[in-house]
Amino acid sequence: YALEKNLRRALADQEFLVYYQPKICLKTSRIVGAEALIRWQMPDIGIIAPNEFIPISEEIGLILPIGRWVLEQACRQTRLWRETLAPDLVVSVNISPRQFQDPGLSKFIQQALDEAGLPAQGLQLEITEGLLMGEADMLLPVFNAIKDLGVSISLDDFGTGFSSLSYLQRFPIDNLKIDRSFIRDIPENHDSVILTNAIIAMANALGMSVTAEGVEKADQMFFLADSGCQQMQGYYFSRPVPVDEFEKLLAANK
Ligand code: G
Ligand code: G
Ligand code: MN
Ligand code: NA
Repeated sequence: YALEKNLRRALADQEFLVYYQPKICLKTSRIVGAEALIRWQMPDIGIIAPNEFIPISEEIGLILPIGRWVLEQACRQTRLWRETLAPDLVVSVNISPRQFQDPGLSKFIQQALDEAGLPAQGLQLEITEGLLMGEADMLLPVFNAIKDLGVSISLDDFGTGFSSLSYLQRFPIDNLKIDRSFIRDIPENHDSVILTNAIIAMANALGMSVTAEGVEKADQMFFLADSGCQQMQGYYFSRPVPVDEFEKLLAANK
């Protein structure tokens, strides 16, 4: 309960921050995107990672205002970066299942884009596979409304959920983000190599692009560049960083 009270206060007192982690095009080695990742800057304590407060925020419904705040911040920041340093930058925002069940989601996204002056192509939503389990058909109109805005959808942590692959046909998904558990043991582990190649081949054949997450080593990057994967993200290039540091990465990228 103390944490809940603290979280509500943190939102009111603007203690949240958005960090950005670059996404790199494997063909050009340039920054083409960024994942927005929330942090909690607690006075006297320091930076708190989302795993420590996102799950409880989902439970108590506070993820709705927090999620809206992240969307607004990310849209404004991306509009600025597109105007100055990176005209084609795409920002990805994590959307939790609870937010996806909010009937006002697509309207709010349109509003955030309008207010920021960001074109819809500048925004991508990351949703996890788990969202598509169970009564997923109820979600199809939400997907379609988001797609109609021109915003793209990426399936996060792909390969770790237990849902059927048929949803790749039923839902308008633009990008698969291969979970870092597959990338971790590349290139040593033969099975990880086979699975990653198979995911990339399937996604590309279905018209989806692929982002590899958790890339930490040069060998992993070389493997991915040869495999038909479009983008990578991971500590090898950069950790998630605050706005001013991301700006330096963009400036060096020009
Ligand atoms: O940044 P880090 O690797 O610590 O993130 C840990 C987890 O928190 C990831 O699964 C990430 O998707 C999630 N997360 C980070 N920022 C947000 C956010 O703004 N909204 C939601 N729903 N999840 C987030
Ligand atoms: O679940 P999601 O993919 O949204 O999580 C993003 C999380 O992954 C962030 O917390 C980020 O800090 C973490 N992350 C990003 N790059 C790497 C990496 O190269 N290795 C590891 N172990 N974690 C990473
Ligand atoms: Mn993510
Ligand atoms: Na992920």
